[in-house]
Amino acid sequence: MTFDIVTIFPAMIEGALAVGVVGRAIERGSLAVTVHDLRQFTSDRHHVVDDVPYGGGPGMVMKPEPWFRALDAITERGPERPHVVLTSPQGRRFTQAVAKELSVRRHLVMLCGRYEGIDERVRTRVDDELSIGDYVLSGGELPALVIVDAVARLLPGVVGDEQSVVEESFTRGLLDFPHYTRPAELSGPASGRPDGSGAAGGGGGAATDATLKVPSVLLSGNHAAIRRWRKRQALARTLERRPDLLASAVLDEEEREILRELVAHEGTTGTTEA
Ligand code: 9D3
Repeated sequence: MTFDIVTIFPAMIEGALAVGVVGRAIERGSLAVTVHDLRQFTSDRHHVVDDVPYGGGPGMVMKPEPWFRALDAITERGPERPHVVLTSPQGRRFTQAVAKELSVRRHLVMLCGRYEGIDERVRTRVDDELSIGDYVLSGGELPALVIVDAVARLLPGVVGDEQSVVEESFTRGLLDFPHYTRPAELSGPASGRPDGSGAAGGGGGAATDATLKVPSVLLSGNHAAIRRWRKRQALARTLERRPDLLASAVLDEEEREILRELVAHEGTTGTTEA
């Protein structure tokens, strides 16, 4: 898969893509990313990319011509018309389902806006407009990185363990269960909190113990019990923190039964503690 990213801050993109799962995918050739400096597609001596808004008002608007030239240059290089994505606060929400949609494309072009926005006429060349959430960022570079990262990990061979991609929480529609590694006991309280309580609630921790212990079921070697405990933890956390996810989660019979128990318990105690 090929990405072309157009931005006035190439350095912001390049550093982030050089490391981790995405960096390795690029090294191995599963992924190709070219970052284009929008200023290289200007024709004036000062490489100006913004101008005052018609109709007046505060802030600046990104001039259209550099975007058209950049898109022409990128499009001319390949045989097929690429899928052009504009990152913008007005876009549809980027989700795991959208990442999956984009992951079947051969060639994606990401346009990163800055200032108050981009001249509306650039949208005549845009296939998809995406926002990563309802908060105000200073530009489209971080959203573009978010999108590249989420899409890249869906490409075959990019994430080492295929199974971990399949079982990932948002693929199944549940939050993850708690994870532990050695040692089995930590001398506590390690939270740094005056009362020694653990971090956010919703399952897992022995909050008031002086020692922080890994749940004994995980040390039991009873794989059926471990699987069931993890399902219960994932369901309890989802019910507690993101009940909205349960409406579209894909649950097996055992999970539906555990969820019924949790909901019944929640109804009688007012908690979702597993
Ligand atoms: C004053 C109105 N604002 C629009 C909601 C102005 C504005 C805010 C932020 C204009 C551009 C930006 C820059 N943000 C993005 O380009 C952006 C973004 C974001 O801010 N949040 C979540 N997703 C995205 S995708 C691109």
